[in-house]
Amino acid sequence: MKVFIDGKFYSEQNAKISVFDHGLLYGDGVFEGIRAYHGRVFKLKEHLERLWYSAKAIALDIPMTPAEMTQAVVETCRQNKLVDGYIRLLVTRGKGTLGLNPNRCAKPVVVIIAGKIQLYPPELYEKGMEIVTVATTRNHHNAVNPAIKSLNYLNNVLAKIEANVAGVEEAIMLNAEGFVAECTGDNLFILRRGEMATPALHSGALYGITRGVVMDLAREAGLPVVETTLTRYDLYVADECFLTGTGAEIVPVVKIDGRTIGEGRPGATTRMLQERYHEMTRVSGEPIRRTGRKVG
Ligand code: PXG
Repeated sequence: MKVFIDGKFYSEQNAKISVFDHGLLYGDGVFEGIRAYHGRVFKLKEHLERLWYSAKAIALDIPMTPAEMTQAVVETCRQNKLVDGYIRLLVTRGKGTLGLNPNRCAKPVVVIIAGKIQLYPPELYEKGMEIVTVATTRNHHNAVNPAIKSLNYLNNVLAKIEANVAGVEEAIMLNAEGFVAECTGDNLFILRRGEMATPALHSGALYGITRGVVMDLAREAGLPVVETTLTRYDLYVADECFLTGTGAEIVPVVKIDGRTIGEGRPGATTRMLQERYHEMTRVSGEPIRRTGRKVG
């Protein structure tokens, strides 16, 4: 594997950053998780847009232009002969001192890793997943705003530990007011009486790229879609429920906190959206093969 660090490619063994990097010392940085399908990088423009917004929100200047970053991502895929896989892109505050002041960091560090994605077990896509709500609350918008895809994911890791303890793959996080926000690495949707609903961004949902794609697909299929506030009750009485994410794609949910959702198996609308999503990933994205230019 070849890893991109600040304009150069390194072997896996030599891909190293300083222990004084504030990304490590303080989780001070931002990241994106992106998929490549059939030799194309899916929704790269949208991921880079979100990366720039995350960086802006933490007052971090990405030391490249979006065009240079596009080039770097595509070149990293090319160097790794990646056709289908997962791209982890991070920008840290860079090397600094042991104090947390970001002004002591000279230059942000850009890392791009192109590797394999570990998906949920395949049978979960067929049978549906069981999930639970957990006690760890989604970040408050006056702390690390949940819209920021920051390198400090400890809050979500804590929620994931609660899911592990409960013996399930994902956890539903509520916001400080008790409304449903999202899962630890996935957005959440329900269907009720022919209407699709998902927590609004102000409920603490990440502006998920897959969330946006699925909302567009649903509207194209004639389904009304609302972004709203949802309670646990709304989830329990839903006809269908599913999660969306770059890694997860679209995962049907069939049980929440021990309550069976709908018929207890993946619903017809969820299946329709899964099919349309797969069709879309087959044909769209930034081509990887096109370029061979130098980066950095
Ligand atoms: N909510 C949170 C908190 C996330 O971190 C999503 C929703 C889904 O957003 P996208 O844009 O992917 O549709 C995410 C994304 C991983 C991994 O390695 C996590 C994500 C994406 C890809 C890989 O666990 N989270």
